[in-house]
Amino acid sequence: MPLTKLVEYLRSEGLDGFIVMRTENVRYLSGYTGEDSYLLVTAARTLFVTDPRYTEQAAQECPELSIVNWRDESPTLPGALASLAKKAGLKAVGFEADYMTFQAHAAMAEAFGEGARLAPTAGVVEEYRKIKRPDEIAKLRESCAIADRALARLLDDIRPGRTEKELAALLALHLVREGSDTKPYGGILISGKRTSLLHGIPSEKPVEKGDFVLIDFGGQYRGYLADMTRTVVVGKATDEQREVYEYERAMVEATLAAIRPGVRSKDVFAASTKPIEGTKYFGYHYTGIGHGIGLFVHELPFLSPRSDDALAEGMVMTVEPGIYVPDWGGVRIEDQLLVTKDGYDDFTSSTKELLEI
Ligand SMILES: [Mn+2]
Repeated sequence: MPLTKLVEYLRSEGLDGFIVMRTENVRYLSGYTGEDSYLLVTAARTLFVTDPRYTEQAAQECPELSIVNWRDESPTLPGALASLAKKAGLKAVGFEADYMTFQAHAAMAEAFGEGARLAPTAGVVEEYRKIKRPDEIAKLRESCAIADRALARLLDDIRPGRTEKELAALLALHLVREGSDTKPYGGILISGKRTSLLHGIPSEKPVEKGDFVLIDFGGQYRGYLADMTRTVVVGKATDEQREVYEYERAMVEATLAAIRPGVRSKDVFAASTKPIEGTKYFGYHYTGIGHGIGLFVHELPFLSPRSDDALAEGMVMTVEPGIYVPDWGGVRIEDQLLVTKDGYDDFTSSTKELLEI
């Protein structure tokens, strides 16, 4: 149980309480699927702190936790948290420094007064989330299967004249029809020269014959995210498009071949660029080539030359090197996988061959 781990962490750090604010961390620890709710964790019990919009949902989803409407405690959330901490007799309360605003912290510090110390922490629950439980792995696998099926449907919709936005909306519909939650994060669906924009957003531009179409998207299955990218050509690919595509494909294969427990993130990155070393495309790559994924789309570990993360069995992550030539276009292929004892299990099954549609 992750809550037990958190209580052990409190003991080891000399804390007697912990406020969880980050939405994904609240979900991970409690099973609650909504927003704007917080946990006050102590060794004795965990309070689920929310407002009247969510009390009924919280009681259904977290029957083992004590549900508190913070408005019963104070007109402000910081005031309510301080009041609850005081009632529990807490002396040192950890909080997620990345997820508390400067203003909220000032208000909390004032409300806590001399009674208790507020202790900033970073990445505590995120660290637990790095290694996925079997039930999380099953959801992530299903999420990726949904994404594969939605993409297959979308490929039939791509034709000259349809705009990027229209195709992005169709993709969202396909995802839901294939079983995705109704809250997928915004997808990237861009075409032509715009494909060199790493995180370009769908525009009014119609897809044209000869365009690359880059589709970076994912559904969400019971909260767990898929993230995949494919790049296709509308009509026949030019020699140059084919060349860039094949270099990119070689980069993805080289990255995948490096994935195994114990390997360092920076070494995976080094492997990813081997296929383009000495070619004119070296330098058109980007250094962030993958990331952990779960309840949040970009989480630990991060694959980049600057990362000190090492891979471990049970991590679920993406690999997504890419080649982006400004004012010409880009190609990205992204798969999502589970790091296994011997290597990896690829959850994404769409072909990596160049598709001309
Ligand atoms: Mn990604």
